Amino acid sequence: MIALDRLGAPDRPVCPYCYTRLTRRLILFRCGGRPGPDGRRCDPSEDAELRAHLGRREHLPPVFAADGRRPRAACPHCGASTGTRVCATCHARLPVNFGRIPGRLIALVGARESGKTVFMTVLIHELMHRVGARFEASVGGSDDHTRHRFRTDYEGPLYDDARLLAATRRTGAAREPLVFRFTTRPRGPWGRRPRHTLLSFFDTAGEDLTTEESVETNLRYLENADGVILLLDPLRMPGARAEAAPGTPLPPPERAEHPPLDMLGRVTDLLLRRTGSPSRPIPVPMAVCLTKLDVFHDALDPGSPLRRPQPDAPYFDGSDSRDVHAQIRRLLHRWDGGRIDAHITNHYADARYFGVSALGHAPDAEQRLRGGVRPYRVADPFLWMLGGFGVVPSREGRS
Ligand SMILES: Nc1nc2c(ncn2[C@@H]2O[C@H](COP(=O)(O)OP(=O)(O)OP(=O)(O)O)[C@@H](O)[C@H]2O)c(=O)[nH]1
Ligand SMILES: [Mg+2]
Ligand SMILES: [Zn+2]
Ligand SMILES: [Zn+2]
Repeated sequence: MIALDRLGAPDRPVCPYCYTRLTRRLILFRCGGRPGPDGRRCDPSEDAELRAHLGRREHLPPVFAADGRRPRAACPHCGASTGTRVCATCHARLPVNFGRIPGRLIALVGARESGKTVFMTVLIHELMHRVGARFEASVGGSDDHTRHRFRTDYEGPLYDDARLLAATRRTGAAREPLVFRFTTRPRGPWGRRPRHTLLSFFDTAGEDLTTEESVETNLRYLENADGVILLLDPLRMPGARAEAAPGTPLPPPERAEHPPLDMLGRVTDLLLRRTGSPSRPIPVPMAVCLTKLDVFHDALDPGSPLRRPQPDAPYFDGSDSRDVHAQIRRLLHRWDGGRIDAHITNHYADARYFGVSALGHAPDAEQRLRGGVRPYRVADPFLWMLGGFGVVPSREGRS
């Protein structure tokens, strides 16, 4: 599989926090802050890189350079030994076994209000529960920071308080992805051995996608992403608005020419740069998802694949996915006049269409979710990617 060889190459792993491609020499160590053999000790202070790149204001002992291929090094200031390896760019602590297990960086992009933050929260929750059980996988935060932030900023408000999350603020480079570890025990010639994959999710602020300049500065991480999930809100498409369930609050009609298409164009330009040749289609897997499908449930034909129960077998179901792809393509033509479909087909070598509903029903006028989160097909785009990377089994079925 091309993706695995090209992107999983452990000799040049990508930092899951700042998406810099690292060589072993770009791995630094952080002093543990405990007294060294002669009693000297390093004091914690604010780490400027951690703050500049990830917006974290922690006071920590200093970082220093040493042989990043080794698991431990001695601090040159105090002499104490440490096993904490950090990225040379952002100074985040690298996950255990970093560089020895493949990492998959998945970027979530979409215009404002397209549903990215809700989608990411529900996807991760589903991975930890239902999808985990379906694939006998375990999923957990890879660092304390991710565990804490996911719980208090994302999962808690939505699942415990049934509150929708505020718009993701644009904060320049100072935003941090959530990093998880996905572990399965596939059957192999030597029995069942644990296999880990690091997953890094970067939730873009829709605001960052509104101009070319801000795409340039805020989306550089896209150049090193292994897959892109692009969310499109059908309520922004002229033809779909009339088919939405009665009473659905509609976003104001767009003034500009065609904002979802403009946004997609900026993302494409960035990805084209990394392929190096404008005449080659972009190889990065691109999952294009229409969100908030619950609003269109009644407008869909009763035989539509988007009204089937979501797949729950322990493999990615390629045949069901192709049915959904064909249906979404028809909807894109009906709702949007086919311009998004034409753009995707012309630029991407490996694109697939999906339809999802993260919430399962619309929140009320106060943005509260009565009746809980009832997701539909939220994991499909993600499982399609993991199937392509060889991380979960996939069955193609008839073609
Ligand atoms: N009906 C329905 N509404 C949804 C769904 N997901 C999101 N929404 C609505 O869309 C709004 C925006 O969702 P967010 O996830 O915050 O959107 P975003 O793309 O992160 O927006 P920015 O952070 O501003 O870029 C939510 O407040 C909900 O009202 C869904 O599955 N169904
Ligand atoms: Mg958001
Ligand atoms: Zn980094
Ligand atoms: Zn020290």
